[in-house]
Formats: sequence, C-alpha cells, structure tokens
Amino acid sequence: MLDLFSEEAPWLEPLAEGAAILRRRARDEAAALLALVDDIAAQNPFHHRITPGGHRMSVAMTNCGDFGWSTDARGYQYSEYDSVSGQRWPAMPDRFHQLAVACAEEAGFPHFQPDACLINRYAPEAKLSLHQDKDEQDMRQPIVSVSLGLPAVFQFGGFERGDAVQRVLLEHGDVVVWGGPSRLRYHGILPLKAGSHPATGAFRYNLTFRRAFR
Ligand code: MD3
Ligand code: FE
Repeated sequence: MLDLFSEEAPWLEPLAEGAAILRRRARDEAAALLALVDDIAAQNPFHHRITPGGHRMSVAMTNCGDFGWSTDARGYQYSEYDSVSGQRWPAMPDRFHQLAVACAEEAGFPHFQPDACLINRYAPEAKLSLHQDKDEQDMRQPIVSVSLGLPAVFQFGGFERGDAVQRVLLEHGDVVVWGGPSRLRYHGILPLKAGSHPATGAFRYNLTFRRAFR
C-alpha cells in the first residue's frame, strides 16, 4: 500500500567511480547543523568574494576549521586567517567533523580527517560555474558535501571542461562524497530557483568538508 507518511531511511546512490550520494543522510540533524551555521556566520559573516578576474561571486561564503578557502585578487587559496576579518576562522564544530568522517567512511573512505569546511550560501539565481576543486594538497582525500534547504541542480562532468555533464537534483539533507577517480571531475550548480524552504527560507546552504593540507 502507498504510505504517504513513511519516512524513508537514508540510502546510497552510486554516481560514478569514487562518487556516491547518501540521500537524506543529514536530514534528521539538519536543524542542528543549521544552528551551527548561524553560530559560525555570527563570527564570520557570509561574504561575496571577488575572483582574480574581478567578478563578484553570486554565492556568499564563510568557512570553519583550521583552514578556510577563499579567493581574491591574489588567486584561490586555503589560509589560516581570513583576509577580510584578519581573524582565524571559527572552529569546526565536533558535530560537523563527526558527520563528515562518518559519511566518508560509509562511501568507502575510512581515513578522512577534514581540516577545512567551506560553507556556501545560495540565494535565488546564485550559481557556481563548472570548476575543479584542485587547491588541496592530497587528491587521494575525498570531499564530502552536505546540502541544506532549497534544492539545486548539480552538474558533474568529466575531466575536461568541455566534457558532457550529468545533472542531479540535490535536496535538503543529501550528502555527496567525491573521491578516487571522481575527485577531479568538473562540477557546478545551476542558478538556484526561488522558493521557500521550511528550514532555510529563501536559501540553499552547502557545506563542503576538505583536507586542505597533508
Ligand atoms: C565533485 N560546491 O564548494 S557540492 C564547491 O553545492 C562546490 O555548493 C557545490 O563545488 C555546492 O567547490 C557542489 C558537491 C561537490 C563538491 C566538491 C566536489 C562535488 C564535487 C569535488 C570534486 C568533484
Ligand atoms: Fe567544487
């Protein structure tokens, strides 16, 4: 019988070699994660960075952890200090670290110890153009991504910018783990469609856990 009120348990969806979606994996703890995002943003507000090419990013960012990722006129880098505030990044909450380690392990990466967490905030129309994440030292380490709030269409392609892309909808509580041969795939987010989510209102948040330095 069709049960409209069933709460499905999380499930693993293989995406490509080394990549998997843990559907709804973070849903039950989403409210706690979002409260921690608020604490972090109270210490280090979301900020639209300017790329080396002079473009203001439509995605607003902050970080937590020993290192934070940012971009400015100098390029793209991980650093201990935020160049905007001059301060260290807020500490990575234990709950964030534990979730990232558990999800990496469930996807087949048992030794992941993130030292950086980039937090992206998308308002309607915000997007992230196709790019590779290659500012980390050790490409054997995966990246763990947690999506919260409004859904977004994620694109992932191959190893060259012009390769064909696949589209996947990422929804509230979905976790994606990218490692192995998928670690250097091109990927991006299409412009966010306006909406209202009970947990995040007009926004989508994405946490990406990384190992920046060996
Ligand atoms: C595939 N963030 O911050 S998460 C980024 O939803 C980033 O905000 C997107 O791409 C977002 O760099 C996508 C999914 C993701 C994250 C890292 C990856 C996919 C990835 C690294 C390699 C390959
Ligand atoms: Fe990325």
